[in-house]
Amino acid sequence: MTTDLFSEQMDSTIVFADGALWLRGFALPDADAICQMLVAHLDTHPPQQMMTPMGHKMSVLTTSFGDVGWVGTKKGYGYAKVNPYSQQVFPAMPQMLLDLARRAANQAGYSDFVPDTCLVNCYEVGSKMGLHQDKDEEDFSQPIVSVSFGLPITFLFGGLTRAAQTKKMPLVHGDVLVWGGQSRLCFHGVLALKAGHHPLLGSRRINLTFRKAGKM
Ligand code: MD3
Ligand code: FE
Repeated sequence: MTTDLFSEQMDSTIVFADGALWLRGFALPDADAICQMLVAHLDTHPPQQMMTPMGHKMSVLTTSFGDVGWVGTKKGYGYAKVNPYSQQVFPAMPQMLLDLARRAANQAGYSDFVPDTCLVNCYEVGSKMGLHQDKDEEDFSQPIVSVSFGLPITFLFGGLTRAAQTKKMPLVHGDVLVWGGQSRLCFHGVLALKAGHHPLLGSRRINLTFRKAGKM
């Protein structure tokens, strides 16, 4: 009985589009350990501003864990085994990240999600990401799991065309979103990060996105 009441209280899942679930606070129990690991990791594996296909530098700083990482250079963008900025393979996905992603996917009904990459996006004050679709993965029936840490940000969630109306969603530390079904190919982005201080990450926001790239 006690357990049931507890899980009901803890479960603040919002289904806000076909296949898209907002698991508010799902990552909070793991947040301290993960943020501590990320801060140390980023010190030795500095994230980079990737290039867009148009040849502009993104404002977000990016690195990856896993068998492949998402990279953008003058030569193009997509998943690669070697980080072109360090000439090294990407570090293996830490077990605590894999566990979190699998638990979240499972909660959303994807019981066999095995991500092969975790994209780490670091936002500083003013960093933003314009509306785009995630289409570099092989199998769109696989969901994407995204996890937010640090400062809050306004997320923009659109439709299947760039022109479709967007909804604004306030994402905060510990929020997890699972993008499957129709939502998997919806346009999305985030507004510029506003100044603030977060006890674990300072003036930053870090977003993790877990994907099955399925390449190589
Ligand atoms: C909706 N990242 O890395 S996370 C990205 O906050 C990206 O760093 C944003 O968009 C960020 O590609 C948004 C939420 C998210 C991630 C992937 C999605 C939303 C998505 C894929 C399909 C639809
Ligand atoms: Fe995206």
